[in-house]
Amino acid sequence: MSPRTLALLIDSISEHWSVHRWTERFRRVLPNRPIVAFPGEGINPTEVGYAAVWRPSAGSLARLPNLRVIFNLGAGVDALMADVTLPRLPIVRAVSLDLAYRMSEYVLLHVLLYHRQQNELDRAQARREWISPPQWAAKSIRVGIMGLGALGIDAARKLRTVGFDVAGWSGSNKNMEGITCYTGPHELKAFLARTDVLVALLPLTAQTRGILNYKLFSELARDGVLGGPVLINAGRGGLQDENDVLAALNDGVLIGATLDVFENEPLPATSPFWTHPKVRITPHNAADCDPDVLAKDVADQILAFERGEPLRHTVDAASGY
Ligand code: NDP
Ligand code: OXD
Repeated sequence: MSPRTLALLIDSISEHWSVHRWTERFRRVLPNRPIVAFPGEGINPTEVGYAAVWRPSAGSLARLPNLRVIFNLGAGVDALMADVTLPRLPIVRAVSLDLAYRMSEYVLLHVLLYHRQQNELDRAQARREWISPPQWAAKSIRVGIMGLGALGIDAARKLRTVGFDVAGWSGSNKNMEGITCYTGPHELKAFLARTDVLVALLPLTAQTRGILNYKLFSELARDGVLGGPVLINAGRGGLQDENDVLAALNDGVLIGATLDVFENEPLPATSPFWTHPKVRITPHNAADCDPDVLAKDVADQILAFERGEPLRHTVDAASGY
């Protein structure tokens, strides 16, 4: 008989995300199946058929000889793919409307903060000053979304509904009503040249590492109502060259940056980003997966897989996302 045990390999970031809480959740949705934390005492690795993981330590999955499917408890698989010993097995990542809606909330919130000049209003309030900055229509702001996947598509549509002039850039051709879609490296320049607010929702891969650099920032539009371009990165820290982000902010090549993700997380207290007047920081919480939604999806997929049905939301090993 094929191994049925589900092993949890979780780098816990909070009690909510602890192995103990995940064990409870999985026991609720898979009541008749052994659920174990791995590595752990008395666990026989040969009995493990499935793994639910978040940033597992390198080499740990290779210790499970009968593993059949890896479930990543998040949307981004970059940490997993960085493990050179990763077994060549199907990897399922987190994709849900719930996650996409949360990311769209984040993107809308931060685009609107620039559009409605909230930083300037906050500074004026601190001075007890009643100011009247000019107010423009949403359609005057050209938002460009890098990455039109599960998250980028929903964010693009919602921004469009609010009235922004929205474009997207992705690896393959897309056709979205009311949204100009650019494809591949040869259309990147044109996409940047029409973008005032750049929103990065790309996965971190060998191709995208460091893509948000000084040269790219210099190609963004400079003739918009905001007075210069802005970066919002909610993809991964490795997408941005952090020295270049600082240099671009200091030179005025960027007039602002909202950063949810960083090369080193938690962001060290010594990072100049914390106190930079043009930077807004959020602690990698643009969009949290709902653990109950995720546990149910993993359970449904395991049961469907055992009935011989195809897995959904699998990662393409060649492209790395
Ligand atoms: P998807 O895989 O669904 O979409 C990725 C998009 O990026 C696709 O449109 C893809 O193009 C495009 N893309 C990938 N590589 C390239 C490239 N080299 N050039 C151009 N376009 C490229 O991912 P999701 O939308 O689900 O998630 C995106 C990322 O968001 C995750 O990988 C994760 O890092 C991050 N994330 C961050 C969170 C946070 O809280 N900050 C929460 C959740 C996710 P194509 O359509 O052609 O495949
Ligand atoms: C994810 C994340 O990838 O939270 O799901 O960043």
